[in-house]
Amino acid sequence: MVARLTDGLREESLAALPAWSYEPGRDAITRRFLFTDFTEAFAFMTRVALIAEKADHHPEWSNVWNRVDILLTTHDAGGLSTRDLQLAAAIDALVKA
Ligand code: HBI
Repeated sequence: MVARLTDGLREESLAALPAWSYEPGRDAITRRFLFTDFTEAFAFMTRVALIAEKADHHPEWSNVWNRVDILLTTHDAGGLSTRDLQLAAAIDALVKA
């Protein structure tokens, strides 16, 4: 059973994920991704889906044409956990320039 991050640990951990925004209302982190077109956006979503399935940790996300909005939180922990941090880092690695 993964535990929800304490406030201090969360702040410290999010400093390493500067592209993500903290959503206090959900105790979650979010990031917006913009791609050239739908095909690029969906290819990205496919890669994230495979990573998520392998991690058994899944995003809440939406896609509008070339835009993908991702929210990460851990339902089992009732908020942000290390699983979200790990998935966010893996997703960032997909789009690193
Ligand atoms: N994904 N974001 C998120 N949060 C969870 O608690 C979670 C998940 N994917 C699968 C999963 N839990 C399983 O371990 C079962 O708890 C459903």
